[in-house]
Amino acid sequence: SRRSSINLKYGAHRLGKREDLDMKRWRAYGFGQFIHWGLYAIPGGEWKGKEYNGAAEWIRSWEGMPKSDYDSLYLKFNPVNFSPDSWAKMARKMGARYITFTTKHHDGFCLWPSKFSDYTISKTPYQKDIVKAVVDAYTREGIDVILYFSVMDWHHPGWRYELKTTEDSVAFEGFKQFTRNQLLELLQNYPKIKGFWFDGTWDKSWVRQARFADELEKEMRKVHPGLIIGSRFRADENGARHFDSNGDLMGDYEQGWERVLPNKIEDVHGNDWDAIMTVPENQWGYNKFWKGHLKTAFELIEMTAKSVSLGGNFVLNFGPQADGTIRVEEQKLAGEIGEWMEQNKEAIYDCEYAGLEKQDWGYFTKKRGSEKIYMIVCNVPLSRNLRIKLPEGKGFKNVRLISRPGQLLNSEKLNAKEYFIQLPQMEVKSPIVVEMELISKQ
Ligand code: FHN
Repeated sequence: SRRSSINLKYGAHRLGKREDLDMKRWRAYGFGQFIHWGLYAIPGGEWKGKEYNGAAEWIRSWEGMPKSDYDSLYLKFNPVNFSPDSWAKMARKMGARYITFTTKHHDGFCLWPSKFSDYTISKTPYQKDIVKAVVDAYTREGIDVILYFSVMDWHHPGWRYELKTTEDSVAFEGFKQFTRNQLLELLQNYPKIKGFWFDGTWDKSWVRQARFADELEKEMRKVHPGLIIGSRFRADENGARHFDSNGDLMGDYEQGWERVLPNKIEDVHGNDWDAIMTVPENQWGYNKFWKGHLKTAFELIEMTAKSVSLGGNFVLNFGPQADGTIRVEEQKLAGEIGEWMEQNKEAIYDCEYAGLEKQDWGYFTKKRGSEKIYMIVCNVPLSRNLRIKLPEGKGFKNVRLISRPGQLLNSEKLNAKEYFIQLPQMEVKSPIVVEMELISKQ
């Protein structure tokens, strides 16, 4: 809902959701994978025996690692064990339907052989185009690819955090052209991609580029119809990000849910959105010292269920090691999530907000365009009675566990709108899913 109606040239260009096929496909994903991979995987959170306490992919900003050391890492980047097919197969088995992959993080190092930079994969001992390998392998597995791109670039001489002098502005003009060139290059090189996931767009310098960013976004959409771009790319002429000065979403979906999920449907304002999540509290690139609470498969499945129940997609991050392999902890999580997905994906894929009042046992999802409702039960009540409250005039039939389709579950009517569904005695190791069909009562 609009908070005001200021006349904006570079604000939102559309109100409400995109309803074309590409966006419908995106909306139906339910679950995705994020991969942060780059030179930062070599130090993995440690340099010369000292541990960096920040996020591993930010190690270049730490005084414990000389910039010249970081900037020479590319000479050692040689992921001889990188197998894009095994990554993509692992992602498919995990149940991911899209991947967001870092082409260039804040350090400016390009995982594709960009013509516009001397700081790319082709200058490493490995040489081969990693972005192409990822796009091709995932596409082969039926997983859609979105490319992550950091606008902020610590390597480019024209990058500025703020434009204070004429010299800054001149340098930044060069940087803007470079950014445009790289984005058009990515679209040209990898036409199969579905969208861009922008990052590093918060600095004063970029926030002032409303016109440039708006024109560039239009240009990208023109050369790649259907391209999906979230709310993190551009600011309006007043510097408002994600939501313009009128409170309207800029871009195709809300991109602000990072390591945090909405709690109720009102939090998402009727927009499309996805939430991106790390396994530890905040590590995206490979960090050899994973510390603190590490999320379990159960928790991540619960977050996926919660996201879909509120109309969003959930995206789990992986940080591969410098040799190209995926650490065993992540492989194990992917395996456990995949096992659950294999059995219960019907409750996640092509599902949406069910419009039913949330109950303490977990989350409702609804198959798009149908009357099929799923109850993803994360907290089994001691009584085994699952409360549901239906809108006036609605009833249900065919209540069963997804895992035991042959056995209908008992239910008890509490009053005109509320019922208990009774779960059988069973061992519960991961969220269980009950399916049912909503019917209209005569
Ligand atoms: O600074 C980055 C961070 O390293 C990571 O890439 C995340 C992923 O969304 N984005 C930035 C912080 O918002």
